[in-house]
Amino acid sequence: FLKQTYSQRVANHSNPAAKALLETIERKRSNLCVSVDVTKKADFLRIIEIVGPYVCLVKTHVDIIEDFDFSLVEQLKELSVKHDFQIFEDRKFADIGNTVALQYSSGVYKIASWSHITNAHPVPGPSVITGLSSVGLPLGRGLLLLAEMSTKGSLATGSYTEEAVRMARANRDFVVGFIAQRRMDGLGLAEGSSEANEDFLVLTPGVGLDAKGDSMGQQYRTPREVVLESGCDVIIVGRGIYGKDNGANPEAVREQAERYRAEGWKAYQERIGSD
Ligand code: UP6
Repeated sequence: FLKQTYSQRVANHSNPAAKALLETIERKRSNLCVSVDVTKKADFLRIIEIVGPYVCLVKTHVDIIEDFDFSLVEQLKELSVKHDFQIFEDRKFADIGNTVALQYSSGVYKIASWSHITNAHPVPGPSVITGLSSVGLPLGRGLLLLAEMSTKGSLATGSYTEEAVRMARANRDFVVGFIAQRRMDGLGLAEGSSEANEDFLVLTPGVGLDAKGDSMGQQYRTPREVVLESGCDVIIVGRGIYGKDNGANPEAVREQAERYRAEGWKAYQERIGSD
């Protein structure tokens, strides 16, 4: 699937959130997801208003917003319609099935009611998928498993990553792909296995053009390394776009969003062999 276009790949997916993401990427010619990691509602909404036209997906950590109230979700949903992007709450669920189902459906954030895509650590085993899919599948939501991480010293490697792919393979109706640093298709399968003909979405954080990392173990690669060399589908960029000042300068944010969108799309076009 490395050489297929995003729109060709829609047919490889049955999950509505996966289809919608691929269609949005193609329609907007953007494989850029912006990660809006700021703690004030006003900054959050301002950044999304600026980057909206350039992204296929907005990634949130809704629990870091200090002045959160549910009207923010309504505003986020309106922006997602206005600018035509999908929403991904980066919740990284990691508990027993019953608990993650409650965390996903209930509490202050009611994530399943508004987030098209969310993610989970495979560490509890398949029950984390059972719990989340009991809530998300009837709503047409999709799940990504964290098969790898971008951080220095990550334990998500080797057989852990392979088991994550096996868990996804057994739950294709709800698990649409991975947070990972490279393609995962066919991982852990024998060469030529009939099952190897699988198309998982790979969304990749740890992307930056101007820095190699931060002081807390984050590691950055370029859109070209991620999309062209490692075959990933979506680049996830946070601070590379809104900097250290939470996007105080709107024109700088717009410029960076445009720059990352262009870099990500160029790398994809090179990958599929079109210009
Ligand atoms: N993220 C990673 N690495 C992972 C998984 N998730 O960085 O392996 C998330 C972080 C953050 C974003 O939680 O929201 O992606 C990266 O932000 P940055 O571009 O500002 O480093």
